[in-house]
Amino acid sequence: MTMKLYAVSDGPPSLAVRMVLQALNIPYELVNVDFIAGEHMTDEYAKMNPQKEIPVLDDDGFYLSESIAIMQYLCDKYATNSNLYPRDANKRAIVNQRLCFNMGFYYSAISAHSMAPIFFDYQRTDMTLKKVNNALNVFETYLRDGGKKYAAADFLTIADFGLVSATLCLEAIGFDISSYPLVQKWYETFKQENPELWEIGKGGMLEISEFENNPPDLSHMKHPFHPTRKSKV
Ligand SMILES: N[C@@H](CCC(=O)N[C@@H](CS)C(=O)NCC(=O)O)C(=O)O
Repeated sequence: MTMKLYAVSDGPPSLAVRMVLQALNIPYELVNVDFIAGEHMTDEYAKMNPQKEIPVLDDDGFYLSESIAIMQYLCDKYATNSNLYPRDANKRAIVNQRLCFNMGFYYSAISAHSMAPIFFDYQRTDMTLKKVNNALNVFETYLRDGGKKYAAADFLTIADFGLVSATLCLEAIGFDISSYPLVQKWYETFKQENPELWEIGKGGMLEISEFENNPPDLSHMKHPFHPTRKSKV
């Protein structure tokens, strides 16, 4: 059966997984989940992912959530020789480190400053801004100390997919990253050298940008984490 990916068209974790599928040439069916309509909040969806988050991979009845786990699974199962997720323990460890850094530190800071204000009506504050600058500064340090062309190696890895998908949120809200020249260089290199992968990222970036300029109507959003929502999860 064709693999299915439940994804949200402007969701960075979804975009990262789509980049892996594209890079590995894996045929799959893209199932678009409407986030604002809350299509992921149903009991049916929760059977695939109790966290009610997007993306979810359905590989012939094997359901997997968490974008990092999905990217690792796809490489482990379908591309054991691919450099995207190197087998050498040390190289792989750096890729894993960058993936964790992105999820726990970099994207989490960027998401709170860029996505949460658009999709949950949270405020952009001095603190969210400070955290973004801190995250960029750390990434700049990793790139400087690592001395590599890409985030974890001189070649593209799945770590770049997560980090690019996070960075594009900043581009979408017009955040200038030029004070972080190595981050900017890495981001531009990714775009120039991987146009077919950037095509995926660009689609999400433009959508977020559109929402940034024309905020979505959240009044009907039945989301437990929306700040105006009183009900319990
Ligand atoms: N750690 C998860 C995060 C996924 C995530 O945050 N997805 C967002 C969409 S971009 C989501 O589904 N949020 C659910 C919600 O806020 O209702 C992953 O990497 O897959």
